[in-house]
Amino acid sequence: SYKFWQTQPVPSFEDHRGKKPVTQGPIKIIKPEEVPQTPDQLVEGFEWCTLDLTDDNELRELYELLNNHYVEDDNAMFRFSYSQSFLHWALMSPGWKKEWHVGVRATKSRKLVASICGVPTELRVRGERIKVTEINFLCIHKKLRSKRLTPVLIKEITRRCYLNGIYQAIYTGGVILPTPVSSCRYYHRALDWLKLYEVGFSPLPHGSTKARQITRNHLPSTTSTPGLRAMEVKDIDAVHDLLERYSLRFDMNQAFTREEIEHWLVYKEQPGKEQVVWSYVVEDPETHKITDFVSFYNLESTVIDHPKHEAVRAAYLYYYATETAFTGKQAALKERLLMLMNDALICAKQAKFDVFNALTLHDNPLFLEQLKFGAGDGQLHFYLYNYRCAPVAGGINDKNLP
Ligand code: YNC
Ligand code: MG
Repeated sequence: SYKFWQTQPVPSFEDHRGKKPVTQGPIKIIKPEEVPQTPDQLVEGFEWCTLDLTDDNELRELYELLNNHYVEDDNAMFRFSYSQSFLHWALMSPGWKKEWHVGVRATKSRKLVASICGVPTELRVRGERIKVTEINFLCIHKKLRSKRLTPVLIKEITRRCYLNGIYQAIYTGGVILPTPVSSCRYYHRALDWLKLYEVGFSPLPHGSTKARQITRNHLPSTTSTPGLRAMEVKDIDAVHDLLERYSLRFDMNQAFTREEIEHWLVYKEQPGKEQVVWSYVVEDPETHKITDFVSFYNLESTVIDHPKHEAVRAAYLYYYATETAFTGKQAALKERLLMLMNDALICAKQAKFDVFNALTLHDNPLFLEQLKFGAGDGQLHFYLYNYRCAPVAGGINDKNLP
């Protein structure tokens, strides 16, 4: 098993289970002159392409491939439905490269049948900074499955990263591969319980009633944190500084530039583009300092073959930070997060989301249960390519969402 992965520069399961301390760093040193200048040949009838996502037609092609063939739950009831606005946001972040938007087309019909994409970013892992590609949207048309195309796609994007002088990558997945650096579980908080029940997402707990479930998940109509408001361009520096300090409390985190903060967190209304990210800051009413911020993004799921509902609108908790993390008092941090996250739930409810999802990373375990999030069956594993390090508790944030 793992015929492909055992040939790759990733730690083996044994490496992580071993008693020897892990020496952190690259697994394989890549010599630029040994990187092939041309891709491997694909099987007869298929050819490589580089997607131009600034072209709305090509963006739509990727959107359609993913909408029909991307990640589903184990029971094939829901499939991720990334909007074109989302793909634009996720794949054209600061420093993005067209060469890292890789596709496979059927030679005759020109149809896009597979994809694998990456964007550049910088990680900090226990004090070491590493330039990585964040790999996402690996997808193969359902009719081309189990033909070992995946290793070919991975080798091709690896080649294109190496050619650009990037020798490490980060990626996430619901499947177990050698070897997770961190693993999280998904939690879900119902905002529209009845709809989630009707689509088969939320069960009716034994001995409860629909009415009781609706009451249990009811939220106040207004937020309660004094000074909470939508994040604006003028908040970028304050949020950047706060997130930077907050992130350094964790073993693995992203080293954001100011430009990245703007790209990932500030929503700018554009005609014909749906909103992808919602960000809020808390401005202290007296000092006018930004003391907290919280954000979530929109990722719908198609409800497969349902007579009444087409899609579930899910908000995913994204980055957040709070000054209370630096008081050294766990109780103060917990209390603040309970209020901040309850407000995030209220904001998401107002924005017509059906469910609010969060992973068991960062400080999330402090508030999940109390705010009525329930454990889902989905896991998310984090992986590093060509980089060895000891397992990290509590992942990093990510938009890769199998
Ligand atoms: C997966 N998700 O184990 P072995 S996540 C990586 N990530 O290899 P075939 C995967 N590898 O075991 P199929 C994988 N899923 O023999 C399977 N594999 O060593 C491995 N689903 O290939 C698998 N998207 O082509 C096996 O499998 C080999 O036809 C089998 O295709 C798989 O984006 C897949 O879930 C997932 O579209 C493409 O099922 C297909 O079954 C599909 O015969 C729905 O493949 C969508 C879906 C995955 C979402 C994601 C992150 C991907 C990360 C890839 C690794 C990147 C490495 C870093 C590269 C850059 C390096 C630098 C610098
Ligand atoms: Mg295949």
